Amino acid sequence: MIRAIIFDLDGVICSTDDYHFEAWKALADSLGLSFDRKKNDRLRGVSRMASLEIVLEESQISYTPEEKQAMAEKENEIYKALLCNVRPSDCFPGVRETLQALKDREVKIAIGSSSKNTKNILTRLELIDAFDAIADGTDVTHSKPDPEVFLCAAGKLGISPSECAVVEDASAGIQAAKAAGMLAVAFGGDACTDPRADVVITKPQQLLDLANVCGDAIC
Ligand code: B16
Ligand code: MG
Repeated sequence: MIRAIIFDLDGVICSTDDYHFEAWKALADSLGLSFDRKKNDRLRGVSRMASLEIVLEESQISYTPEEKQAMAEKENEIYKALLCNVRPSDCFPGVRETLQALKDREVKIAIGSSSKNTKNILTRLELIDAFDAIADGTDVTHSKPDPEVFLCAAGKLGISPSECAVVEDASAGIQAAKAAGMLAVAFGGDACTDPRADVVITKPQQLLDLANVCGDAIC
């Protein structure tokens, strides 16, 4: 039986990937590297430093760890400035109602995000108090596809991994959910075409359809 749902943030609750695109594009431009939407899609769900390695793939220059750290910080400064634009209305349609309906059914809800900006984004969306637990990039040392962030969320909820479902837009997140022993629900992004996903949904409300089929909790 599923007693908890762990939501990815970027791509599931809201879309901040355009801001990541702008910030990484500015960094890539300053280094004379190409960066397009296709490459940006590969950054979904992976950590900031892993994202930087993808951005630097074509570079002929070998940068020191300190230089890479400075580049990641530069991207994050640009990204954080863009996050000032995030409004409560940027929450995807159906998300708020679905979160409340899951709570009403006594299904625990958590965030499992790779982002170190999670709490800032949730505050701007006015969702900071909506979740029973938040696990994010500040809690873990290994990013998705490692299962650490989802296991951390389950631990904070006090619910066993086998009783958790994860909602993800990134293939890396689907892989992480399966590695954690959880039900993997794909919602948008490249998660939808990942054969490792257990369920594909196109609207958040479909999480409730699953609940309705199985009674009070999702099974
Ligand atoms: P930050 P998610 C992820 O969020 C993003 O999808 C990914 O593009 C980003 O690199 C990662 O967070 C780290 O973000 O630079 O803010 O720490 O999809 O796991 O909610
Ligand atoms: Mg995501």
